[in-house]
Amino acid sequence: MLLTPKVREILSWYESDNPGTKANLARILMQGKLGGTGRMVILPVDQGFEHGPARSFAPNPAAYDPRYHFELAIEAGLNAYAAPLGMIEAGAATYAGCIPTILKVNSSNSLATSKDQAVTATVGDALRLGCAAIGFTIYPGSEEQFGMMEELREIAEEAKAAGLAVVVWSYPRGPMLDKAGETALDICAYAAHVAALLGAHIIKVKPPTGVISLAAAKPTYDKSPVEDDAARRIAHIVQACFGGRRLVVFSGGEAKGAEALLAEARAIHEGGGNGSIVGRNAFQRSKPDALQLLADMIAVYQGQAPAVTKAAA
Ligand code: FBP
Repeated sequence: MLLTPKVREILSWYESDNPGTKANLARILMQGKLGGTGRMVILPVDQGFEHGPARSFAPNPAAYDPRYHFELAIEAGLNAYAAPLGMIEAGAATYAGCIPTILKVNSSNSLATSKDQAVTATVGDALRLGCAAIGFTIYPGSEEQFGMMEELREIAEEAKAAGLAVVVWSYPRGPMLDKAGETALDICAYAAHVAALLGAHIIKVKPPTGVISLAAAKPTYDKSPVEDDAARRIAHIVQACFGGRRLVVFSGGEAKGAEALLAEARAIHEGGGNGSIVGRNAFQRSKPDALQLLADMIAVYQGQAPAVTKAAA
């Protein structure tokens, strides 16, 4: 397989990485319907840990079976599938080589009172399971943030030495941040930049709102405002990812209408983001609806967006 010039260019941004890590990034970037474009759509299914099984899978009971998610990601022509250890193990042999996998190596749950995650898998697991990358969540702003960053430093070093890529979920939360603060523009940009500084190859953040949360940042944003338009906000997050020299993808959030998701994808596309990482909005729909929605999102990233989605809202 020849890499496209776009993927070659992206790989050139990762100047310190060994051929194994670059090959694994290329596996993700060359896979599926968006293969070679520098854009990605990824399916993340760690919500069983994060929110519990019924909240995650009751809307579409077929999704209780881990094999469902491999098949959804493969049939939709996505770039990768991300999940915790048990989910990847449950389909590892059947789907080996069918789609790049990202092993989520830390996890939280809705019974926890602290804003922290446990390390629930290892680099050795990722290698044994043939994964292309590890995935790791940090909560910038939480009381546990420095411990999480130190865990990431250690596991990312090990992953990179073993030739794996590192995907960082950077989700601000903690005592300084109310709900609006968690997705504020300045805070999302800060969280994305922190992930880049920690050595992430792919950064995952929530799409930002127009709110500016940190008092110390307000004068700067007053002086250099970011136009309050979804695509301009995405472009600002891209800037925070080393001026666009790190891949950044945006999460889907709670179940919502197809038109809202497509509007987000259009803003990500226009703002220069690298794509979407959409869980609940994919697997909580029936499979035909999910496939239609994902096809419409992919069309947006291919620059041939249908004006109105065919997917059920
Ligand atoms: P969704 O598309 O379902 O939002 O998935 C993205 C994700 O990052 C998941 O990987 C994770 O389980 C979830 O969001 C966490 O969401 P939150 O922190 O808002 O509960």
